[in-house]
Amino acid sequence: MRIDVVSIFPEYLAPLGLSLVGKARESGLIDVHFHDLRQWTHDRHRTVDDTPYGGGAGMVMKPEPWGEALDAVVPTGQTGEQPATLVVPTPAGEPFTQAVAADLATRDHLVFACGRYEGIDQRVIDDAASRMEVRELSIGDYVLNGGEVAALAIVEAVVRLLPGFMGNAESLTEESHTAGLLEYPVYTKPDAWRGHQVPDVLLSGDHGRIARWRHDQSVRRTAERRPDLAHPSTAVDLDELAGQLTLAVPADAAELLTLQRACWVQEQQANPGAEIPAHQEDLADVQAWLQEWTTLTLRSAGRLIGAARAHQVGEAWDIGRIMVAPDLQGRGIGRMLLAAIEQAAPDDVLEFMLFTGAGSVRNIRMYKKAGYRLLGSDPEVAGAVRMTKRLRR
Ligand code: JD8
Repeated sequence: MRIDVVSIFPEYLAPLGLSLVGKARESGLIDVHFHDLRQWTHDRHRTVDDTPYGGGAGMVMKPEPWGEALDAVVPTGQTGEQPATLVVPTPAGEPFTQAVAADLATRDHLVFACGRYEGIDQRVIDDAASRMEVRELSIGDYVLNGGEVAALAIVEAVVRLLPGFMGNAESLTEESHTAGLLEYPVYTKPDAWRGHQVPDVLLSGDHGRIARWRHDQSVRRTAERRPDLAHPSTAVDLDELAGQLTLAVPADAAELLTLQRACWVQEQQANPGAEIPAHQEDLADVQAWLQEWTTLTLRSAGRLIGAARAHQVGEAWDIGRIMVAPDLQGRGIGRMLLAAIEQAAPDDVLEFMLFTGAGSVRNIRMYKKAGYRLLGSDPEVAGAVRMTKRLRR
């Protein structure tokens, strides 16, 4: 990738000679050139600014030096090649995000126009847009004195995504803003420092628990610090959630219908051809069975994220519709709902029973872990299996 940066303070970009970006330049992965805008002025004072049309404070950067600079850095008639992309840092730009960085990392040639004063005459951008891609980008909702700092940040965020840049490319996938979640807290030796302990889970060697803990930390941080990135309901803490379990009320019917339709999509995919009762129902059906079944609902930040129902059939507690919002599955909420609906069983119940899709491997594994055993195909629901657990009364 070729990178050209035009500025009246080219020395501001010197940090791009350091560290990993510097090594990428030495290795030839990137070809970086800095240009002083004033070399395209022709008056004794090397003037690059003038007073704003329409009046107002400050000065505006003149179009002529910029026009000549971009003509030189992006010669016209470059055939075949991907046209250059002009990046103009400005507080009025589209937000620069990891997604934009990943997009710019696909370009062959990036040109940065670093403005100063009140900004660059708009006709420079309009003229450039006639022969190259132009991206006006902002690195954040605060005001800098010029575009150089933004160009530094954008170049680093883009170049580190280039194939062959990072030592361990796979770490890229885990990063903040790549998975839409903020980083989890990190620790290194010593395990005790100034009275602060490293969380035990990280010393456990149990990679499954460590991964779940880290994911929960990322979700919690994201919901607390960046609700714009993740709905607060995603910051689920099982201990806190247990207290959110309540008996369903008729007003829950609509959300229950929506949740059950969402949750049984993957069951249908796991059980092609199977009959999915939850998908055959409409709002009236849900309102009706809410009258007949004991139903627990689980909310997080007001959002219905889980539910389960059961009713007594003879000496059995027939459990069903254990549902967890698809984006929150895999965190133990299903296990918690199962335990809660079992807890709700009348004292004269001697057996728990339920059915699930024969192809719903994850569900069957969870039920077996909870002490259920497979009874065999369900006579009433095609493609389903019955599972049971006897209570030791
Ligand atoms: C380019 C001139 C200064 C801005 C009058 C202060 C980006 N996130 C960002 N904040 N600020 C910039 C930025 C500021 C710039 C220039 C980028 C060129 N200035 C101006 C308008 C108000 N002065 C930026 N990316």
